[in-house]
Order: sequence, then C-alpha cells, then structure tokens
Amino acid sequence: PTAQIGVTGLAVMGSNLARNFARHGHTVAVHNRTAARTRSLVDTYGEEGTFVPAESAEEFVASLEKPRRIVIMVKAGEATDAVIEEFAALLEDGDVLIDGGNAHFQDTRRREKALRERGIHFVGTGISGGEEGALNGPSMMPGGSVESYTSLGPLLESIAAKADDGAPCCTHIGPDGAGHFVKMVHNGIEYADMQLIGEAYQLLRDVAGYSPAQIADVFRTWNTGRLDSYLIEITAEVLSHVDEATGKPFVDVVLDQAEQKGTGRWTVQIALDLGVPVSGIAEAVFARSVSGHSDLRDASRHLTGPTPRTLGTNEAAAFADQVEQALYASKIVAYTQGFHEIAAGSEQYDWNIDLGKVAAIWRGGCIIRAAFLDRITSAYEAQPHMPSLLADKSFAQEIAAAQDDWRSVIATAVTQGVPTPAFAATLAYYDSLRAERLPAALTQGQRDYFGAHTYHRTDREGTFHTLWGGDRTEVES
Ligand code: NBP
Repeated sequence: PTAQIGVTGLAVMGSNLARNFARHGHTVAVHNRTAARTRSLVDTYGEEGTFVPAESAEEFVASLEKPRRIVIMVKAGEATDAVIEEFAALLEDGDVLIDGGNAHFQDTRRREKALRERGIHFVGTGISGGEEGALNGPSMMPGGSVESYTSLGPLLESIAAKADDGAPCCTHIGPDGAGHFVKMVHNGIEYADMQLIGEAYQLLRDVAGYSPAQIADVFRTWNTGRLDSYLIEITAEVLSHVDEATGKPFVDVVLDQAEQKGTGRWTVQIALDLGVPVSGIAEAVFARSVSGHSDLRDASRHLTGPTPRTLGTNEAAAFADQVEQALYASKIVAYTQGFHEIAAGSEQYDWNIDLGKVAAIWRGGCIIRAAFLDRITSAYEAQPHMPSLLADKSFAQEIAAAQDDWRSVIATAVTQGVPTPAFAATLAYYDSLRAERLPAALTQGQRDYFGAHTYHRTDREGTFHTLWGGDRTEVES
C-alpha cells in the first residue's frame, strides 16, 4: 500500500479534492461507484500528481497506508450511509472515515457513534468554498476524535486555504457532529450576508437611483474598506456583468426567485430548537422563500404602498455612505447571532468549540471570507467566554458610530416601501438586547391571565399567580 489518503466519490467536489491532495505531493487513491469517472480523472489530470486508481472497494482499501484515511465525497443522505456501510466492513481498528459532504450534524453524530463502536474514527468535515475551493484550497471544519485529527490534520491542513498570515484554514472543531454543525452555521451566516448585500443593492437602486454598473462601483469602493470580503467582491462582478443576448445588465434578466439547498434552513430550525434568536439569518432564509412564491407575488402586485423617490446626485452619494454603515452594523449583528448559535450548540453537545478559531479558519477559502473575521478572532481570544460578540468593546463602538445612519436607512426603507427584512431584524435584535425593559413582562401577565402560567417578580423571589377571575389578589404558588 502506498497511498496516504483515498477519495471515493469523484464527481466535481471529490475530483477536485483528490487533485488538490495530489498537487500537494500526497499519493491519492481514487475510487468511484462508476469506474468511468475514476478513469477519466486519471486520464485527464494524472500528470498533476500520483493517483492510485481502484475499480473495487477492496482494491481501493488495499492501496491505502494504515491507519487508512478515506474521504467520502458522495451525495449527502442515503448515498453516504450506503458508502459508509460498504467501507466500514473493509476497515480495521484505528482507520479514519471522513465525510466531506454537506451532512446534517445529527446524521454525523449518529454515524460517528455507530462507527466508534466498531473501532473506526468517523470525521464529519464541513468543506466550504465550492468546486473552486476544493481544488485550490477550501476552508475545512473537521469534527471527530482528537486521535483522528493527529493522523488526519496535517493532510487536511496541507490542502486547506491559507489565510493572509499563512495559517491553514482548517482546525479540529470538536467531537462528532461539531464540524458539520459549524459548517451549517457558516452557511446560515452566508445567507444573511447575501441578503444584507441584496437589501443594500435594492436601496441603492430604488432610493439612490443608481444603475447596476454604478452600484458595482460602490461595492468596489466598499471592498477596499472594512467590508472587504469575497461576497462584496463578487457582488461587484455580478452587477457589472452585461447580458450578451440582450445588452441589459445581467441582474435585470435573471428571474428574481432565489433557491436554496437546505443548510440555511437547518441553521434556523436548529436555532429554534436551541432557543437561539437568529432573526437576521431567519429573515434571509424567509426572504428566499418569499421570492420563490411567484403565485403569491403575482396576486399581490396590486397592493398599495409608496413608490420610492429617487434622490438627487449629492443626496444619493450621501445615502450610499449611510447604506455602508447600515450594512456593516447589520453584518456584525448577523455574525453575532451565528456565533451565539455555535456557542449554544457547543454547550448542548459538549463540543468545547473555540469560537476564535472558527472565525480564524473562515478567513480564507470559504464563501464568507472577510477581513473583519480577524477582529472576531481577536475578540474571542481576549474574552473566550463573552456572552455575545456585541460584548466586545470595539464592535460595540463601531455599531455606536454607525447607528444613526443604520436607523436612518431603515427608516427610509420603511417610508419608501423598500423591503429590508434583514436590516430591520438585526436592528430590532440590537435594540431588544439593549432595552431596559421588554414587553415580555406584559406577555407574562397575559399568559398568567388566560392560562395561570405564573410569573416572577422584579422585587421578590418566588413564583406568583394573580386571581384574575376573582378578586385579583396575588398568590404565591
Ligand atoms: P453529488 O452530490 O452530485 O454526488 C455524486 C457522487 O455521489 C458521484 O460520485 C456518485 O457516484 C456518488 N453516489 C451517489 Br449519487 N449515490 C451513490 C451510492 N449509492 N453509492 C456510491 N456512490 C454514490 O457530487 P458533488 O456535487 O461533487 O458533491 C459531493 C458532496 O459535496 C455532496 O454531499 C455535496 O452536498 C457536497 N458539496 C459541497 C459543496 C461545497 O461547497 N462544500 C459544493 C458542492 C457539493 P456515480 O458517479 O457512480 O453516480
């Protein structure tokens, strides 16, 4: 046996990961259910490194050094279970099976437990960066035993993206489902980031009256500042692209119905289970859902509302600056919510996740890579147990400085009828957290009135109920 690592499942993601390993000098065993794909990979890219193609699972396993390390890159769900079953039967104590697909973390927990009982290390690994990342350096989020990371970590780190300071964008996230959980929240944050950018775009279009090409220039400028990130960069590219067939801006010929594969939805579902308010992320998921309801939208176009008033040139430029402030403030809140969910998951499942390291490995390779992740890392390094990113002084100060514009932009959106659900939800979250008193006291009163659900008092310990149907005396229960 000569191969240091094997990859099974050679569609686009698996092929690119295998090539990435090979390009980094590792001998890579390659296997696919349909052998034609294996042959095609070696025929086309064999020159890039050392591949050991195998037609059968037995031949594939036999070509690997011990402990064997096998990356599974097949369709998430039943296909992954089928492949795990096939290989688990051929593996020995101490071997490592890696699932690099987009699995649900609960599936990963189940698989890890079952394989652990059979002596096999199962490493559910979140991989971000799409096809391009898989080939040239993804951000990798492996979850599994510490022991498995000792053998696997250096291999993964060698092919992972490198941040500007040279650090690999890969770290041991925690046991069992931790890696896939963090990947899930990464995608949820990605949804929020994209929606916030979309709302900024719509405001610049409808209120500032800018063309897509002008907005592309605005985003290019923003990308040289604190919003510097992959998503801002590609937004400028998409907005400046012109459709060849019609000569119109590309963004004007694309159907405005956003699709989703499910990880954003999972982020919100799990947040509900954990009781974590991820309102900005949830609004982003709902916004895609709203966009897709074409019947509902067609039936609602007659509903009345204001028509946005386009600003003059000088006002428009000033407004664009305010939108930058709003986007930045909302983005901080969306990340705050995502990191809260990771902290809650870590607590619930005893994962002991280092939040600063999570931010650090998102600095390169992945879709949400951004300059400001460095700041999140520093914030968590300084205060690993802070209850929220907003507890960090420098983020709090930045929001303080941005908030007049943030409020003004949202007020404009509301008066002019431009939908900005994620901007508004993140601001409401911020105001809720800083509020001295919330109407939850009234909610408790209502609950006690109709259901005798009881309440606590601000001035005394104990659980109380008011006899609403009687003389309204208070009793301690
Ligand atoms: P697909 O998700 O399209 O899966 C195709 C691969 O699965 C082929 O190799 C196919 O073999 C194999 N396969 C299937 Br389908 N059923 C199988 C079975 N029962 N037994 C064995 N093999 C089976 O490939 P992909 O788009 O490269 O994605 C791979 C994974 O990576 C997925 O989990 C996906 O969610 C994830 N992904 C991640 C990103 C990202 O940015 N991180 C992007 C895209 C995909 P065949 O050739 O014999 O049909």
